[in-house]
Amino acid sequence: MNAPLRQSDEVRDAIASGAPVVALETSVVAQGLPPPDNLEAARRCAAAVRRAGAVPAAIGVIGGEIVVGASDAELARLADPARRPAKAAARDLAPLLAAGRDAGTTVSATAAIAARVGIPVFATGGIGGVHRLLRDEEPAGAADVSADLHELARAPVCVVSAGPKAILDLAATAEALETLGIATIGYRTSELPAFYADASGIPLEHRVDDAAGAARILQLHWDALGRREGVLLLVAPPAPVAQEVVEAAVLAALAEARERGVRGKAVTPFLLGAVSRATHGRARAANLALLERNAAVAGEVAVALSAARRAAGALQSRPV
Ligand code: PSU
Ligand code: MN
Repeated sequence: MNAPLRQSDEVRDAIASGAPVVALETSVVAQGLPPPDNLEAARRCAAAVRRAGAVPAAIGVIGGEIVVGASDAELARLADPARRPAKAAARDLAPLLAAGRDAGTTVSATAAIAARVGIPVFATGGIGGVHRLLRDEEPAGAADVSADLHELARAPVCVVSAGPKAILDLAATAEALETLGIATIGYRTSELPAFYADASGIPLEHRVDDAAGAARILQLHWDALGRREGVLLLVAPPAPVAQEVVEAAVLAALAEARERGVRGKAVTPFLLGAVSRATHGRARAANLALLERNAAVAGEVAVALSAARRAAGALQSRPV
């Protein structure tokens, strides 16, 4: 049985010929940002990927069908809160397809689909991770840990992001990434970026300074060593907000979330919205800028990886 999955002609042709493609998520459109920023961000990301010489492939669920290479009209449909699109993690895909729903795909769902159709590079804003506890708060059974982490451990995709979202416990998230075997590489940085902020105090052991360096690591990781885990490429946000400002806003947002009993999937969108309001739009501006920057870097990495794999293929098939 084939999954209900439709690829745009442009994306299908690019994948088939080994041309560079960048997957883009749509939970940021459907849940992460309010209109009109959400559609604007999607358009700016796609344009940044094209400027780098790669084909953008926005992934989402439209009317019970997975779309790889969503059109502007399909993105506008996901960007309309009145249509109540679902938030799809990887585990939600099958039930949402069966129900004929629309959904924005999170990092976990987008990485799973990108791996399935053969797109090795994917850009997002920030990844999910281990959520924080408030001071003196007892962990309620298992901690709230984003499905993004476990999916990245099994999807051979390079996710370009500005780090785990600042609403999270960054130290615990860094430990979880290590445990799960997800490689973390700084792109022109030796410190884990913290989404809105460029500093986290958590050092990164590995860094690259250009797209060719990133592509070389991807080739070694997947093609030479045969590893199947994802790789996180971490890019500092180009218009960061001061860490103290972010921290104060996050703590207030967390307290408000607890007070209102916000749970499950609603936690991340609630916290992002509250931080954006508390910083008077500074976090919002940082979010838009980092999304575009990550898409540009992902485009460059996709171009470099496509060229490096072509060269390696040509080398292998050369007669001795
Ligand atoms: N990056 C953003 N805004 C977002 C997200 C990422 O700039 O809204 C989304 C991603 O889709 C990510 C999701 O996978 O938030 C994580 O949600 P949760 O913590 O519920 O797993
Ligand atoms: Mn969660």
